[in-house]
Amino acid sequence: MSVANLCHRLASQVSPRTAAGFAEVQRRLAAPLQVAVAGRIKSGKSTLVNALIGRRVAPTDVGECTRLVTRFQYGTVDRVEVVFTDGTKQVLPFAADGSIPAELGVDIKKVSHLEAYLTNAVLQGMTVIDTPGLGSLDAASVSRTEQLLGAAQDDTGSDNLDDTSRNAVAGAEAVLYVVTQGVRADDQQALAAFTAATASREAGPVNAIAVLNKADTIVAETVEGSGGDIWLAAKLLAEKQASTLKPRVADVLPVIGLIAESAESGGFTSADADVLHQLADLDDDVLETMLISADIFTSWECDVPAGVRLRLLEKLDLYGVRRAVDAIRAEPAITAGALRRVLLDASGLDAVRQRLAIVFAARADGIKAAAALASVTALAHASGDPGERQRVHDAIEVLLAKPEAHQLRLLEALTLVASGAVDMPEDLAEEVLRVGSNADLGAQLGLPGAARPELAAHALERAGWWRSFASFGATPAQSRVAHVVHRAYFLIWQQIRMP
Ligand SMILES: Nc1nc2c(ncn2[C@@H]2O[C@H](COP(=O)(O)OP(=O)(O)OP(=O)(O)O)[C@@H](O)[C@H]2O)c(=O)[nH]1
Ligand SMILES: [Mg+2]
Repeated sequence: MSVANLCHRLASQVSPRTAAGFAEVQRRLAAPLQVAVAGRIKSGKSTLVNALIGRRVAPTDVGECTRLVTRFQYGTVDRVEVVFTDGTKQVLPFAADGSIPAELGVDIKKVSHLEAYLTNAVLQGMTVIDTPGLGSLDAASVSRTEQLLGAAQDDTGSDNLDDTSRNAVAGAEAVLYVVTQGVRADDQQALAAFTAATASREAGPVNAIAVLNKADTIVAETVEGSGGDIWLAAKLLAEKQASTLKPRVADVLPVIGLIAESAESGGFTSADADVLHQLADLDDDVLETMLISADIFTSWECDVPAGVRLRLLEKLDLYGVRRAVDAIRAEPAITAGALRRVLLDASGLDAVRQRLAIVFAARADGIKAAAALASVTALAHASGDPGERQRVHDAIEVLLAKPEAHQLRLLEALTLVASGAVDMPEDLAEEVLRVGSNADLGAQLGLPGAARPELAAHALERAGWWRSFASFGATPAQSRVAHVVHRAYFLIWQQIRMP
């Protein structure tokens, strides 16, 4: 890739310190995309991490581990290491259930972070970083996470990096932000968490998506237009949050992390299915009463032992139990496997995965390259040598001017518009974001499902419009963006016309 070439070529023209930073940037370019899962305390981050990896490995709920950053990356053997602040490491045994132990048995104050190497295939495509919840906006907690994320990279080649350089390359390249109903979408804390999670690198629709987690706990009656349907209520709320969080994130998707985790990580067993069949046989009045609250569900007189009911609740909560019972009543012969599938569908996890694939995986190279360029720039700045800074700056300009760097320029333009650094009328800003943040032609053009000739005509029309906007009526900053958008439309037009 061209940014890697740039690092390689410049290495001999910069100080050894900067060169070491460049080597680290090159190493990161070759590794899977680093996605941080961020959000407030107890928003369900670790639960969602487990669901995505497909294994109950991150400790949830209690324990000192929830206060630490853990990186889940691909490895050929399952292994967890504690990395101490002095750089030393210690291998940790997994707990009996295959998860990372909630208590580490080491001095937590000396721990930098955890590295988990797992054989799960999902991790070949991305490295998932579980972060401690941000409970407040106070600078100390934000900077702590920032520091932790900064340190959260593996060691190879980075030993000769000083702190400034390390910070310049550190941080996640993309963010999956977890919100719940309780969090107001315009909450400044929410936005601060984005910045902290990416080590101050700008997050935008290119590299950030959000989920509205714990959708099952939403009280549907409080959401206008839901008609009492919990999932519809969750979708409406998510849309509302998306319009407030825009343009920080590409999307806000409702999800039920708990059900997703149980369905995907082997937590939901055929014994659970048997219990659900038993519950489905209960009188409707009885079951309705039990499903009013968790307390009633576990304490009501019933043949299923209370302890068994409690465990079921821990895996599915009331909403999951209801969905499963409904499915059994509709199809009494349903197998445990099919029931698991029903629950997985109800959790909304598939949509999150698809969105991750569209927003992150499809653009991983672009996102990584943009992050790498930001790191390279920061490294050159940190060097304090004006000559070096200029050489790096010039090299980047040359690289960006090449036709094949269009994708990078588009990502840059998108970030400028999304972050408000370049001011655009709202409809135009939206158009830029649409062209830049979608992977599918119809969606990019705002004409989903349209036929090719219509798409081609539209792309050509918009290409022309943006070119004249670039020349007339735009400020210099807008004009730069407009040229990039023009070219994006032109390339889309070419692509549509190709047989
Ligand atoms: N009902 C319901 N509970 C959930 C859901 N997702 C997570 N939980 C529960 O919420 C609690 C907190 O979940 P965690 O995954 O530990 O949350 P976290 O954000 O990692 O918490 P910290 O790391 O401590 O900040 C656990 O008891 C989970 O079982 C969900 O979708 N629905
Ligand atoms: Mg956690």
